[in-house]
Amino acid sequence: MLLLPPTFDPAHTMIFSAPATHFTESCPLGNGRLGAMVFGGVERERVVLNESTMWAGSEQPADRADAYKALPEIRRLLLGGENAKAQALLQKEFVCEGPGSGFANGKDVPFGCYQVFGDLWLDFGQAAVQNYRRTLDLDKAVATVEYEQAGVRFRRESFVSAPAQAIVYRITADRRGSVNFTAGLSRPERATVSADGTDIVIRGGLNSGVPNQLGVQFEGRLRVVASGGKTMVENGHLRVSKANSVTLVFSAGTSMVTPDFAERVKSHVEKASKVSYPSLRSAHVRDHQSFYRRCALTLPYGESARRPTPERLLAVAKGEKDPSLAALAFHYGRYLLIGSSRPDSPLPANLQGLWAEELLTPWNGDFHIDINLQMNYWPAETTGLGDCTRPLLRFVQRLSENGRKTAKAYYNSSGWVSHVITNPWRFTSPGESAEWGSTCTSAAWLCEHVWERYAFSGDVEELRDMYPVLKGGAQFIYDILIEDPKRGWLVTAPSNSPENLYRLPGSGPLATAMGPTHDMQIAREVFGNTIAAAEILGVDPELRAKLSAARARLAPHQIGPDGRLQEWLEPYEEVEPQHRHVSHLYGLHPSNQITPQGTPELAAAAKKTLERRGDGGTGWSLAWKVNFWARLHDGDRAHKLLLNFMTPTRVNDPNIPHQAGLYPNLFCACPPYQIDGNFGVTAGIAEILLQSHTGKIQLLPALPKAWAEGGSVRGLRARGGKTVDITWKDGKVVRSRIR
Ligand code: FUC
Repeated sequence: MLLLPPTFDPAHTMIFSAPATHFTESCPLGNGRLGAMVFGGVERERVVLNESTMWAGSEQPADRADAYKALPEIRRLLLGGENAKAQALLQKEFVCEGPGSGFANGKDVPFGCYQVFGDLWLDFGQAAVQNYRRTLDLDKAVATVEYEQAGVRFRRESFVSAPAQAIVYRITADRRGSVNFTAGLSRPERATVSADGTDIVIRGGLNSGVPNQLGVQFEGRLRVVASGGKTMVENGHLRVSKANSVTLVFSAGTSMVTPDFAERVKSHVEKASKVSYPSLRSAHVRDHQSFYRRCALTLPYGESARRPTPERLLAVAKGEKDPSLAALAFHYGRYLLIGSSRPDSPLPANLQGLWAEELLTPWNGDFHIDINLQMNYWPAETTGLGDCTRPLLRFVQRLSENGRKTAKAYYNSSGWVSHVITNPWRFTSPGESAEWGSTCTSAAWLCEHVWERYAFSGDVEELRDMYPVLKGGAQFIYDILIEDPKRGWLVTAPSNSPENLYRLPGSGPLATAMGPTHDMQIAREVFGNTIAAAEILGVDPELRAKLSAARARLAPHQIGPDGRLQEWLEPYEEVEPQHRHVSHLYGLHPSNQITPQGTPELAAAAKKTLERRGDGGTGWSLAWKVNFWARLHDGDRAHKLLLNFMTPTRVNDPNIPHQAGLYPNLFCACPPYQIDGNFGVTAGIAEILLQSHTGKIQLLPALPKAWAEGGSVRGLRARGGKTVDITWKDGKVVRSRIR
């Protein structure tokens, strides 16, 4: 029997009846730069430590200076329908110089990868325990572990404080002198651990990927503040005996953006260790809630709502009705965004936010920009965390500087380009394979976030600051347009429909094409947004005219012979009809070019496309489909996809397959763990409840029957700086407020 905490709220709390046996069962904490994954072990506690700038690799010239010389020939082949030959030439001349991402194995090449900072280990010694429980309170951003041992009740609390820039771990017991343990730090490679006075320090340097060139240097410092008992330093460990209570303070930093990182780390630890625990905690909770409490969703609780979170997931998968599990998933996406991307974070949230236990994080833990990084920020504006996109905007600004060089090298064009993958080293070259690596619309897609920021906030100064980025995104697309001789339309070339393949008679699977629908939608959007921004700022009248003339000539949406929205310029046969990417529905979501009222035929074609794509896919793909169906105003189908998204998945349970869905700690499984789905589903739930992309505010545009009974949401945001609260009953709005 699990004893519930006194103020347990199943929409804002995760609860577990046992310690984590895997990363995907542990509890994430983060302050936008530092992260921790708390396992809650009784005999041995493991806390995975993360710092978002813990990146191997370094800036590298990866562009091929003369690549643009192959462009006319590539285009000639495409115009002549010789797509296979065009792709072969792309592979020869139009990929990056050098090993690129190392085919997602970037650890020892310049591309680099995101890596674990290290582990904090606390050894408590063996003994039987009773009444174990651990929780993660999303409202406070505090993880707890509680149990009884030989009649003593122990409680451990941890959080990652933004004000203190420290990971704080507190241990108390209800009998004096009961706290005994040994603390140590470790890292699987490239680190040394030593004592510095009464602190333990871990330091080292990562591989830059270039011989004889220093990579990112890092340092972490651990201090124990004990009340009572004795604390000793022994062989690089801290041993605490018979204390009444203990607060562990850890901070970390790297040289990536902070040359004096070691001094800063020390000063964070010094300062935090002088503050009383209650003050540290209350400053942290106040700070976290200033973001978290801006928005909240209430849905009815089911019977299993008060069960441990992994059991709750299983119960819902078996058909139990527990709408509040979706509220928990909604709040969790916001929680994770606050934890991995604060306004002042050095980097945006990566493929795992900032939580990783490996030296080689899957897909390098990088920034994939043909859907994944963008999806990370989908919930930001609509759920009141618009300021958390600042790290993304700064990142895009820096990226665009390098992207201008890449645009020249490959396309001899103005503006800026990026392709499928990037890193903090501003990698903008194509990937190492033409098949997936030459998508060239990611920069313009990133520009969507520049405009949306303005659409929600109305902040003209921010728009002015970001305008060169937006304009550069449009200029690049403008420059790479060529005329399709058949119809006189303007199309991008060379390009592809992100990661998807088609077949031509007599050829193997192909990616390279002209004017895929996705590109045309992106072009329409980035031109439109640039024109609007230029008007607001009163600049660039010639560019406005040029873009609007080109916009009118872009290849339009086409409905294929089978009634689906066509993915490519020609009705090619796709190799994998249920492919995870649904890039050609970009116009439905996140863009607003296809709507049930405004373009009913296109909406019907989009629906057919989704029917054929099916209700499966990777975690992030399921999350995107929640958004699509919400935009089509089909709440029940959106809800079905939401349930598919919440499919229980396990890494280490032979009875539950490792598949797309949610791990016990509700991390999204691509698989493996990838955070984009967590963010995408939060955005999808917001779309179910409120839409403003058509210029009008729509309340409950896609409310599923399963939630009709009643519920409420407060603090959703609509374009034009509006904040919206809605209460509904029996499927109807009973109260709403727009501020
Ligand atoms: C894209 C997706 C994959 C994965 C990777 C990180 O390439 O197609 O499914 O999510 O990003």
